[in-house]
Amino acid sequence: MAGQGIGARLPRLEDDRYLRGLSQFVADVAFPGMLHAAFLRSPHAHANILAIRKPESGAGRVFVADDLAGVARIRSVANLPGYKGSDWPVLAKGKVRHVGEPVAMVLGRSLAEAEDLAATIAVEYAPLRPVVTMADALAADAPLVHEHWSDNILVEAKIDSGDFEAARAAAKHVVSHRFRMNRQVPLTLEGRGSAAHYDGRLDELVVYCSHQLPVPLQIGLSQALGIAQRRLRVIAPDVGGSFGLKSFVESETVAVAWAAMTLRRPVRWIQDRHESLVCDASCRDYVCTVTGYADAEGKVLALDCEVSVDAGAYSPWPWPAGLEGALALVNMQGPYDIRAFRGRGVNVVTNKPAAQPYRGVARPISCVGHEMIMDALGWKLGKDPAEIRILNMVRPEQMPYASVTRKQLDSGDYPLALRRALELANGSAIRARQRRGEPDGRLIGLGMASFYEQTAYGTGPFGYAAWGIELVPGLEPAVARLTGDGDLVLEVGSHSHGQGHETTYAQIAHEVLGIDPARVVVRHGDTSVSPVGTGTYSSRSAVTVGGAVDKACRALVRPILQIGAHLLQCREDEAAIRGGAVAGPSGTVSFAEIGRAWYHHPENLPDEVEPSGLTAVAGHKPHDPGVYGYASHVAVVAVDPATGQIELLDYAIVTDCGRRINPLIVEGQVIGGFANGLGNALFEESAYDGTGQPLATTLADYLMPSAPGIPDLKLDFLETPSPYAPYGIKGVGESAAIGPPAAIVSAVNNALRPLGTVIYETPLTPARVFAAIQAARRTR
Ligand code: MCN
Repeated sequence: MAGQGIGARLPRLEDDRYLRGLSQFVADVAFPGMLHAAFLRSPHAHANILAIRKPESGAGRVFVADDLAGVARIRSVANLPGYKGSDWPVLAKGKVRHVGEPVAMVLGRSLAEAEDLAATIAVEYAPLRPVVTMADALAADAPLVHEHWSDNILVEAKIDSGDFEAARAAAKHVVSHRFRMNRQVPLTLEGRGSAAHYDGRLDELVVYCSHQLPVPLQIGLSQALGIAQRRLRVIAPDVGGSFGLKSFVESETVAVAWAAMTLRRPVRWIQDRHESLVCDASCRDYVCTVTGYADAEGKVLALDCEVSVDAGAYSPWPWPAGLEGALALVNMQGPYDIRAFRGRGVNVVTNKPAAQPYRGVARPISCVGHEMIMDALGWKLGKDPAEIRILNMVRPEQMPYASVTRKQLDSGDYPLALRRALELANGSAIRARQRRGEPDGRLIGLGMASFYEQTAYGTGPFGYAAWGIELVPGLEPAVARLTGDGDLVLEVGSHSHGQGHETTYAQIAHEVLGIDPARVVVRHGDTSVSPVGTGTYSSRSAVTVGGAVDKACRALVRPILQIGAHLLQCREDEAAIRGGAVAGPSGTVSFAEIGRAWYHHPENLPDEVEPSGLTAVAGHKPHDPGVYGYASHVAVVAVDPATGQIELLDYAIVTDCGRRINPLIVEGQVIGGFANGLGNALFEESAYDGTGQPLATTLADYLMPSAPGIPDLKLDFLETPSPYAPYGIKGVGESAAIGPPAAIVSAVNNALRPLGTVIYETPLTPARVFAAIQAARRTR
């Protein structure tokens, strides 16, 4: 059993059921007599609802806002100065605020029946002028998305830190850029969906939902439906990807749960792809303007930035939309030692679906923010952009490093990561190739991006608590239970939907108890089973839940040794856990024998054995400022000036997430995160026309990277343990999604420089690149 603990490249235990089709997703959940839900949705971006006429045949099967008795609006709170909460109705009432907003829920014996019935509902709308862009939202005569607000600003955050004016006055060079990152949809392989039924025996509403935070969903549903939490059981079964999308209380989930409770009939809603593209929350819709002030050598003395975020119409629960702008700001200085900072983040509401945090949350725009400044300084000073970066980076000997935006970088060697990534991508050979030129006339570009990822933060003032939101995450409990036949059951409040927790938690248990990971079962995603944890997000599970699993397993050591010593007829201090058994002077007893002794014949055990026996509960309180993973990405591209087409020739990533529990899983997380980032950089765009109609409504319009389009990545890892986390672990789940837009834009701009142009917009579609090249040629 050697080589199965922390550091082992164990294949994922959960893959067996995924690969053999034994997993269970919400669409696999069915109950006798189940009704299917369909939603009639708004065709308008902004309109008053004058009348809704239900068909006569729809009695008891068509529900509008006024029918949902006792259902509260979804209201996200925060104590950021000036924050305005948006009341998010479960079904639109009086007004619709984006195309696709649910107006009525219709139930049928089949989905087709429900959809046909929905088509017979007549809704009379009076269209209003829509607020489509951020500029529309801020215009002096802008219509109000929420008519009782004074303007369309959801919240504004400001930071002024360090001696900004002195730093600016001392600067010899000033560089700036304005970057547009266009809206995306956090598309998952499995769409959203829920299935609910009322269990009369337990007087309990059971809600299956494709979701990453079962416990917060239970709390949110209880508030929305007005029923006690003990009467709500939320089960998130297997989930086919989430990326942040499935971490909120959504209208459809509330409506389906309400119908099942009220009608006492099981109800299921499964989203189709059109709905996910048109109605789902969106993400990554930013404009940022950054100015860097540097000394004669290129050392940045101060940063000044402004970030605008299109938050869509509503602010989701429990994480308010306004956090995006604040997060973008506080991470804008990146891994660089910059001592003065001034920034403003504005989140505006528009007539589009709500914006929600998506893998990497706001960090991709922060990353382009600081990386484009480093590139611009390199050009201005005629220096290698890598050297400019290294000159500015926080050095290992400065750790722990308190940044001007209150980040507490814990450990690591940022310059080393960048140097190694450049080596992996053969940076010097690429520079020589650029000088030689390509026989086919394409332009070669080398680009780079370095960043940190704050992971697993605690309850202190460095994370969610500072924003005064309703549900402050941080602490995580775990239950460890040795069964009567010697297996280990771990119950946790996190949810694994691709992260491989069933394997990595088992590896931690192996590290403590020596038990074979194949004998460890992880139970998660069921509020009747899991302890109250806040779930999986912010790359926190390895540290927080892993830490709790570690402690719960350690809490089992004593009773295991006590029982083992009793069976071996030796003193407790003569017994030791070895290889999933207890060894003593006279031999060994297996965990199965220990389990049997406890469960079957407790009457024979000595009195000092704890009555809680082979079940332990323990929790982990993470280090408040979190622990900081980091990475450097290097991209090599070829740009065809005749078409604007970009080919990604090479891509290297050097990541440091401290000690790796499972290097194979970490590599998978990096490759998957890169795919998200590649979509952000080159393909994905959720465009709208001037009336607020979505233009990307099928996968023919909304382009995604697919498996064959992911290049062979060159991956390497540093392992600088965090002094503040169990086993020195830092999170990694979002890391690789952060760097690609900055690294790829940096590479494309490097290729385009000889033509006298650069682009500051993603996705870098061939049309955009070609237009920039043409514009540069016209002005020459
Ligand atoms: N791990 C490790 N060693 C480390 C750090 C992590 O072996 N030093 C392992 C962990 O044990 C875990 C995985 O890597 O199995 C990711 O761990 P962690 O960084 O703690 O992140 P979380 O498990 O909390 O996952 C959340 C993160 C986020 S925020 C998004 S979004 C995301 C992601 O992870 N969405 C994903 N990864 C995803 N992967 C898939 N397949 N699908 C998603 O929707």
